[in-house]
Amino acid sequence: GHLADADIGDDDAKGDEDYTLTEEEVILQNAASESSEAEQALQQAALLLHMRDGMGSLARILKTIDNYKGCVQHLETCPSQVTGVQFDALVKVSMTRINLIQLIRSLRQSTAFAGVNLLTENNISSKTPWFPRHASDLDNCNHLMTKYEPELDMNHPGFADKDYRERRKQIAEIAFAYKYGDPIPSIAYTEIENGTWQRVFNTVLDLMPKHACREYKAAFEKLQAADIFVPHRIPQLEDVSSFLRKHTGFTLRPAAGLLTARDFLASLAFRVFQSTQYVRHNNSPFHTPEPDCIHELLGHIPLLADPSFAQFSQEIGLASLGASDSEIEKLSTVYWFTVEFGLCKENQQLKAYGAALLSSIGELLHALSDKPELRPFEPASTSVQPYQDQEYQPIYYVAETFEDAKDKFRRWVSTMSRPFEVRFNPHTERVEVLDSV
Ligand code: HBI
Ligand code: NLE
Ligand code: FE
Repeated sequence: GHLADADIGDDDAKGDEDYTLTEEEVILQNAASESSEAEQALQQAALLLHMRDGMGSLARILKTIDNYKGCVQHLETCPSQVTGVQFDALVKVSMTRINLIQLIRSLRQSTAFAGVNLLTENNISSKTPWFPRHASDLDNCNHLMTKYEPELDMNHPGFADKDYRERRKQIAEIAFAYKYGDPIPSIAYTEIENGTWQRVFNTVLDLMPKHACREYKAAFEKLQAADIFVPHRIPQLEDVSSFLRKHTGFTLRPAAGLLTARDFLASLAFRVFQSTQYVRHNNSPFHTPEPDCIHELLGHIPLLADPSFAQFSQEIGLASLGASDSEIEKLSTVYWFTVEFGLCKENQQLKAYGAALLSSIGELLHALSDKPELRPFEPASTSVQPYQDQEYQPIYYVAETFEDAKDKFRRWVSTMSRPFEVRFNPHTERVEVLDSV
């Protein structure tokens, strides 16, 4: 790799040929080659090194860890009992998976060490792959999908609009720079952006009384009463985040765009919603395939303030932690047909609770017309229904109630094959992992 130049001195390097991987490292390497997300995610590991020489070798260890952008979290040494070894050093590091592999390889090549062992730490095993354990780990869960972007997609209304693309970049920078615990920076929205919001906001006001579910309407009123939802200006995410925290403990963090399903779902496990902060192009106020802050605010926020719905959202997130790629695909399909496009019943009448329906008048009216096919929500079949994300949906799923959807979802999730259990500790914002084997 490109870090090879920074390796410790070659003077005493052993040849590559006598280097073999231990079982732990094979697992580590397999996991890394499976997914570049896993490669780039930070994780902890413990290394046990047998130092042939005196403490001078410590400097070499630290320098090498630094070369691979690792962070030392713990270091201890003790005199060794083994002949030919003066000291043993135990080092706990935090670094990306891919750099960890390179680090071990590099240390192994030095004759200063009689042995370099990777001790199995919490995150390194085939049984529990890396996933965020604490809300602050979500700083690593911001990988974007490149789909329908103004820079790249000719069909995007912003493709030919240089100012719009510039604005998008500027707002994306805020999300890239954001770290856990930071207040979400305010955006000075332009007149055009506030105007787009106002057009959508007013149509939602018109259609909501008849077509939105009761939980949505109740929370919407609270957002109006708190002066967060007003027609003439786009709400700031920081204000919305404090509002949600008070109601359900959900908080927001800014996202630069459409995230990978794995990263997006993982945040829900911590009651964190990754929210975009840019505004759709003013040429397409009533439907856009990509999430924007109008979609997040008018679609998602009211229901995230509802305790039962918040619980459902978190459970989808918890189910996604450490799930296989095919399970992630199923979970995101369930998410798609419930949280984004769900319909439910109220006194025999069809109501919308899906965020992408509530933020798009175009699609809301389509969903409630006689054009699409409606099916009852059943996680087993819903989770494998293919869908497209550019046009209106041809199929929608109808839940009896949130409670019923949650019940069915729980029963279905329990059939998934994860060899461990997770539970969220709200006091520490940490996910605790319970091995079941
Ligand atoms: N990313 N920022 C963002 N917002 C979403 O609503 C979103 C996402 N990534 C994936 C996704 N939604 C869903 O399509 C599911 O795959 C989870
Ligand atoms: N189609 C939705 C809207 O126009 O508000 C956004 C969908 C985001 C997944
Ligand atoms: Fe959404």
